[in-house]
Amino acid sequence: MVSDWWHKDYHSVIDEIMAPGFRGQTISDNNLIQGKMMFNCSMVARDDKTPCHNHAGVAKFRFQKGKTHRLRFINTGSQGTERISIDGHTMTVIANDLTPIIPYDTKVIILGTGQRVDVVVKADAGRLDSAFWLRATLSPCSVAKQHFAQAAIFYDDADENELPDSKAWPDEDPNTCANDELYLTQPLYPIQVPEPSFTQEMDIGVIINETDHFLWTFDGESPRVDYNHPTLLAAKEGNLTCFGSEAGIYDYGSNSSIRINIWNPLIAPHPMHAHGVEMYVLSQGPGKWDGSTITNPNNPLRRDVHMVQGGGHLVVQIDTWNTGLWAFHCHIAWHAAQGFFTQFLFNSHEVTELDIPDSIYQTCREWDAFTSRTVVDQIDSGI
Ligand SMILES: [Cu+2]
Repeated sequence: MVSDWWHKDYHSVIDEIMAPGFRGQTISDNNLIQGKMMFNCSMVARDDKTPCHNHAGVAKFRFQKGKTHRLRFINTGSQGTERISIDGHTMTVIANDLTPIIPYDTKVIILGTGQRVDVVVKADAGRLDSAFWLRATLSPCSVAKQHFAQAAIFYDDADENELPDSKAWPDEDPNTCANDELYLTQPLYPIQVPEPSFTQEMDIGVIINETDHFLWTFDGESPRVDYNHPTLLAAKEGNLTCFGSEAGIYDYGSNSSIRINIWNPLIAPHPMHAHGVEMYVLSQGPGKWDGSTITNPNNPLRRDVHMVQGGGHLVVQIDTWNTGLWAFHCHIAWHAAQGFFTQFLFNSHEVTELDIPDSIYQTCREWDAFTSRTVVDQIDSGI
């Protein structure tokens, strides 16, 4: 697990960013591998009462010399894009978001929030008593107080009490937070992208609303959910007309495959995440999409989180086989809180036939009863 880290708890950060007049960004305090990283206590903010210990320690892993090891990385952070490497070792990428891919070698993995990558790496870079740093670095396109995380990898006979002194690979970070070039990443099991039955244009934007709140918009809306009015249950009753555009629902009827052209005219990059489905990733890069170029159309990358860079585009496509209502959103926690999400409804005529477990209805009844006695302070979009 690699993760940016805030000393404040989640709700305190949300309180900060959802305050009227807030215009900035929330800045992480540290960067962690497997939940650990040192922190220089002289950097603790004056109003930060978190107990702080210098030399808190790093995560430690053991490699057997000569053996090939599989590492499964996940970016469990809230905001930052990580660049991951192991000193002296080349990694072979074998899966993106659980989709096996044709293996390729790299020295640096780029991992946006919520993304997962599987690699294999051979322990052949030193002696039986060698030790190396595993590094995760928050790219400068992600604001952070402390960008660097390190964990120690010890070969068989290495002394765990002595930290590695290995040197990092030279890393020329283009500072775009973009994922690897799409021509590098082809699934092991090929699927040709079908002709879309519908193409959706989705522009990213920001607004300051009437209450002086900074919000993200997606296709011109900044949706929020109503905790007492779940959209899936409404869709099952065939009654979505009661929701206004602020619910961000896109009813694609019986369309079989939706192409989504995301244009990001602003400087911030975003990890775009689809629930319930995988996305064909057809095109990414600076500027607007030319409307036709697809990378590997006979076998495009498929995954469920992919970065759109600042001033750039991301074109994805979703086959709608998984009937239901699925969130499609930015995976940066604060951006989702500020309204950067939509809900895709696939096969609405079949949703009415969905079998929704009694336990879900029971939860809704209990929630309704609770909220009839208690005013819930919904301080953000609610997702
Ligand atoms: Cu975002």
